[in-house]
Amino acid sequence: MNTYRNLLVSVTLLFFSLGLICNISLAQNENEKCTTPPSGKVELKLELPEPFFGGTPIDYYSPNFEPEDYKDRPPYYVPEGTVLISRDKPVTSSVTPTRGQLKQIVDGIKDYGKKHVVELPEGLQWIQIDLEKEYNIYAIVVWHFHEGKRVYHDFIVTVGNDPDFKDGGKQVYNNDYDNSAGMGVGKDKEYVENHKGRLIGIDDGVKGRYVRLYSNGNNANDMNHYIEVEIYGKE
Ligand SMILES: [Ca+2]
Ligand SMILES: [Ca+2]
Repeated sequence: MNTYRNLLVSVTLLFFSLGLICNISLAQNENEKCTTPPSGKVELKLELPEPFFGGTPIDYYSPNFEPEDYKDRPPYYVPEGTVLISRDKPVTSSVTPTRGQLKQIVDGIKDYGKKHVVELPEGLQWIQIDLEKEYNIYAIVVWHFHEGKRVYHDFIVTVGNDPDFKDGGKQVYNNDYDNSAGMGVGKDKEYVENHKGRLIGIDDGVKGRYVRLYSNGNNANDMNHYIEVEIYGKE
């Protein structure tokens, strides 16, 4: 009986201490939430580049513009076994880049330095990553260009098994609020680029071999840029 009571006390103390630790860390960083991963999921860990400091405040507005958020991004959970599946995979595009090489989009270098930027000319353009087989995709992280405060327009991400996307694929992001790209009105936000990249979470996963990303210029000029794209998934 004593053993049982001791066990009960220990367990109670353990829960109490865990709560206390959680509360202390909350006090240190109010942005962090004391959350535990959903069953069978783990936090997606990303390697982030150095932030860019400086530049001029942004003078831009659109009906679906997301105010800048300086807080840490909340954790995003993916199924256990989810890994980076895009590194060094083949990349194609709608047009030849005017700066850099397409392979730099999946080389793991995320610094904002101009030698790391891949630039496509003005207009609606796309890049496409071939994962070389079908995966269940749970997250796509995109760094267009985070030197200064830029907002990219008609940012649309679609996933499919047809390299030509004749069926349009399955859209997982679309911030084209006025349907100028002709792929449907998007409900997602326009946002200011930063070193954290844009994390597109796909909670239930989406199946596909090809990931195509569109954009149509940014608030600073008409060009389209990519520093890095990372796709996370599992077979
Ligand atoms: Ca890169
Ligand atoms: Ca538009």
